[in-house]
Amino acid sequence: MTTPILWSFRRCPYAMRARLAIASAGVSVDLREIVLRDKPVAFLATSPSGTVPCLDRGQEVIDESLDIMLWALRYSDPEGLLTMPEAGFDLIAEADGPFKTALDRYK
Ligand SMILES: N[C@@H](CCC(=O)N[C@@H](CS)C(=O)NCC(=O)O)C(=O)O
Repeated sequence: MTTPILWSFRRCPYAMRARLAIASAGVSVDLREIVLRDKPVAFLATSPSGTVPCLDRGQEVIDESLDIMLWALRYSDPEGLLTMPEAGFDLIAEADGPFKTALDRYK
């Protein structure tokens, strides 16, 4: 298996949570830090949304931070981060959905 490429931006909170899950899982990735105002052509050719984080696994592209976290932690979860009641996943959905929308409107 070739090493997956993680397109990332240092200060992006979504990229941070993807990097944290990958680090917790102990998965090796080829980290490509980009600058959002000057996105590389290779990144734009990979990411359907043009947003970071984006994981290129060769045969598959994972373009959502939560999906990258789940991919990494389902591979290996030594800290038991996925071991939580269903309410934990509901809370993530609420934070990513209605809370984020309200936060954006407030800003
Ligand atoms: N739904 C995406 C959101 C990612 C996102 O919005 N990332 C921002 C940076 S924090 C981005 O790449 N924005 C594109 C841009 O600013 O051009 C995820 O969770 O992965």
